[in-house]
Amino acid sequence: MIRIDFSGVPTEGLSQSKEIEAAFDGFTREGYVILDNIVPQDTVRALHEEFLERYKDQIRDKETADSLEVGARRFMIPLQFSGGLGAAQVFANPYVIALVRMILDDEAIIEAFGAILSLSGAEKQHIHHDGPILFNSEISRLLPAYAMTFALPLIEMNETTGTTALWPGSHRRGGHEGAEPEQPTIPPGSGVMWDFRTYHSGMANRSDQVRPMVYATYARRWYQDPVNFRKETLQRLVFEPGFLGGMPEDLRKLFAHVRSAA
Ligand SMILES: O=C(O)CCC(=O)C(=O)O
Repeated sequence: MIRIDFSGVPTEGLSQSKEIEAAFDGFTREGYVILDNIVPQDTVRALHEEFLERYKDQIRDKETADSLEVGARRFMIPLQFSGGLGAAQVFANPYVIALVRMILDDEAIIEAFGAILSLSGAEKQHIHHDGPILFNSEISRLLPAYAMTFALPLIEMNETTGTTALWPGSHRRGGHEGAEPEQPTIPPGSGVMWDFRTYHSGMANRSDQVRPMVYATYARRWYQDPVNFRKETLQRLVFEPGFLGGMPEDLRKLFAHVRSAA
């Protein structure tokens, strides 16, 4: 399993660190990487509480104008860039951004930001990849990544709450048949990142609580997810007024595709 521990790794000079290097190698080879200890556990507990309070109306088994059903009892919703959930530590976590910029490039953007809720009793999700094969051509599998999903679970993802199963190497092979997935336990404070081409599937939630996972799609500047946002009312990015204006230059680059950020 590709799993790198970031506890105690200084955020300065990260792009030169052996941990980022190892995460980059693993991601490139296997199409995913688990990033342990990138956010303090107490912070994730506070984010969980905030989520349950702010998004309580969306924790229900019904697709609405601003949600998308992505499996039985499983929904994707946008999260607003505000409060703790919209803090830089979440959407621009230094370890994640160092890796994103190494895998994509320095101009990488946040293409979408939200949460996947797997409700109590959610069934195993269909096996899928997040984006298409570029140019509808096998050559796409040889190319570097064009987009990736980063997920930060707000409770431990395990056999009971249901983790995200990942098929190593499937971004290059282009299939998952006959291969066993990794089914990592991911504790609060750790995250997982996968290539848009990597096959994966949310596992059943056998617990009695909702399993929320914050997600961000990072992409090359020219890419726009053509799969998950067909529904016009579903927003990719939701800002509170003034959010982009007050942002340091280096982080604002992540929103360079947003007209008001130009
Ligand atoms: O719920 C999960 O663990 C994964 C969700 C997912 O991959 C998706 O909805 O695209």
